[in-house]
Amino acid sequence: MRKSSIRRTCAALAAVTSLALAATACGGTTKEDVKDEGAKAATAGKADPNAETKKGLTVGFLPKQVNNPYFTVADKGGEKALKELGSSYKEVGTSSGTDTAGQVSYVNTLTQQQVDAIAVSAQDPGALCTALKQAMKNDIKVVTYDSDTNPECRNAFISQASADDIGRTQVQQLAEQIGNKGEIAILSAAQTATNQNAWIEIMKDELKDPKYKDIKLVKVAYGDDDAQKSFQQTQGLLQEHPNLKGIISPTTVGIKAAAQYLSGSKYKGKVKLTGLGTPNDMRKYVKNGTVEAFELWDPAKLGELAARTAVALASGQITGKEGETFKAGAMGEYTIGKDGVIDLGKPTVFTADNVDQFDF
Ligand code: RAM
Repeated sequence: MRKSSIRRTCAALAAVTSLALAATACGGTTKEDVKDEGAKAATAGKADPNAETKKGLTVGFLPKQVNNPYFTVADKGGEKALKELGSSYKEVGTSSGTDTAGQVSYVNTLTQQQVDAIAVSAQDPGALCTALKQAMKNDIKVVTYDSDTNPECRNAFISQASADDIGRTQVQQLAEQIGNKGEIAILSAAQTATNQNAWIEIMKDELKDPKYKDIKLVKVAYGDDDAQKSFQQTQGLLQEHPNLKGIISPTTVGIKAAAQYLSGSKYKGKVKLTGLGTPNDMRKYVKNGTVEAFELWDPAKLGELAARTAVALASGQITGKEGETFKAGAMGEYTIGKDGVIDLGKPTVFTADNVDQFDF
């Protein structure tokens, strides 16, 4: 059994049995214990930025949805980074973006398997809390990436960009395309998704600016990150609101499905569409005139940063407190912000001019 696993088993043992018995079963000092100084400091609430980066760890990735191309790219980034760091990667998850019970049971399984860290994208902010707290009690470090849970239910959140940057720019792009006038709608993912809901709140706030006084948000529809449902929701939006001038879809599954619908309809090029998409999904719709501009960050970098943060936490280099810094390999140094949030950077805007320069 790996030392870190022993430590967790001992913690679990101490929780269910008398402390003396656990101490006897787990006693003794080894070289590994000395190396573990950093991790111990972290458990005690102190980070040791000079602690050695541990090898041989296992980090379990639990995306919002497996077989969503966005998460395939993100998690591959995590896998690559873990390989470089001498640790192991595993991925588990549900194929539906609205299976919160499934996500909870995967967290419990990873805890039972005594992984060293979990990187999870939450389908629902609160639903995973109890399970994640249980994992942390068992000395498993928890990092959320892409979509957060509540701050007390994880050690750190790797945010793709600030919610402000993502939410406001999408409104600005669409407003420009429709000449600051007309009805607009949002096609989101799951109704509970922490990330999309945070961005939608910012979009609504941006729309309060008097310069958008002639723009009316008529509906927020939910396609659940399901291609067929998102396609049908787009069709429904146009039927219900024949004067619709534009749609924002802040989900890679949603924007692709909406583009597919618009591109085969009389609305192509007339009803504007923007949001968050991958260049590979959206290239053909930019080229055929359905979409002028959309944005995203590099999902592989998001997954890589999640993996590197998980390893830094498990190595005791950081604890997740505001102001702590750590080195994320070639990605450079990152500083932990308020509430344990680490921002990856700024999103990139893709148009016909640059879309061919990206391959993800
Ligand atoms: C979808 C998911 C994910 C989101 C991206 C933009 O793949 O909803 O959570 O970050 O879109």
